[in-house]
Amino acid sequence: MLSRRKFSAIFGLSVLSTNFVKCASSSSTSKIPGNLVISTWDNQRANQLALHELNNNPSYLLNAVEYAIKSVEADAEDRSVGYGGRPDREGEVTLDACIMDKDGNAGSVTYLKGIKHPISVARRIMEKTPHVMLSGAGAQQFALAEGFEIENLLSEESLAEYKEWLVEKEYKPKANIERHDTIGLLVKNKNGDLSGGCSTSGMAYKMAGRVGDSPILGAGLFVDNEIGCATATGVGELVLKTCATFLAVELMRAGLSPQKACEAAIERIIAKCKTDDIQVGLIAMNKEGQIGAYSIQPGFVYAITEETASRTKEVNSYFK
Ligand code: SD4
Repeated sequence: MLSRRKFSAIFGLSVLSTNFVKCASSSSTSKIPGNLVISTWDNQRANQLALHELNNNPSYLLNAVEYAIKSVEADAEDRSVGYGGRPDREGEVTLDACIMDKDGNAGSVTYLKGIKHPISVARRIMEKTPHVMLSGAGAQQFALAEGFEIENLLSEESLAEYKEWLVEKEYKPKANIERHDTIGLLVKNKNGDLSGGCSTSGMAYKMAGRVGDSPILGAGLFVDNEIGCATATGVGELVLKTCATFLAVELMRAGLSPQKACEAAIERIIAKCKTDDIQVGLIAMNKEGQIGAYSIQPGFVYAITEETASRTKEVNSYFK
């Protein structure tokens, strides 16, 4: 067991005083039985698909994750994921995704061009290769060998917007300026088993070759079936520099509730990255089905879908 002093030295956060004790005792009380899905942003439709899958087959957690995320990747109206996602500075749509299961297996794909469903490619990488992550041309080659097809992912709307952007060519990530809609989705079945996935086209007008947090385990997504899981959205550079979802899961391991863990991880990002005008949102869930969410800036929402109800909830933020 870690002594309290050693523990504080490792995690170095003010939340470790009274909150730690409070949460440690509260996290085992209010259990939510049954299948449960949460996801970043207003992704209730995707959640409902995932829940439907779980209800039919509670042990196939990855099917729930993959099918739900695929529906968002195919939706041209989501301008931060899959088909219709905003392109990079060169006008290319490049996709990042990852998936992680209850046994700690994981697959990830980065800088993937021309393939509509990076979440499925990530899952195939996990299931069919000895690797965790494939990138760029090699990832595309693997996807083609697996039967995926090359498609044009730049929708007319995204092309028109890109042409407007070319006039000024200004790039500065700002809070909510492009309404981040990356999907990070976490599922829990009746047994308390967890899995998750994350998929994005990344920051609009990013530099060619840029990879964000979404396909990186411990940044955009982390699942530890002993404890809980977490996923992130927003400006990925901040999440990468702080391993924010790994941190949130480790804080839950240390006894914090998912809510307190998200708050502490967001506070860590603010403290380490010295930011006050950029958006990052985190959501987390533990094995009991307790959930938490927190963001740096106002404007972040997330969707919660259980067997009896589905809703989208506004998230409290550090800055008001
Ligand atoms: C990234 N985290 O590539 C992603 C962006 C995002 O909705 O969340 N967009 O940095």
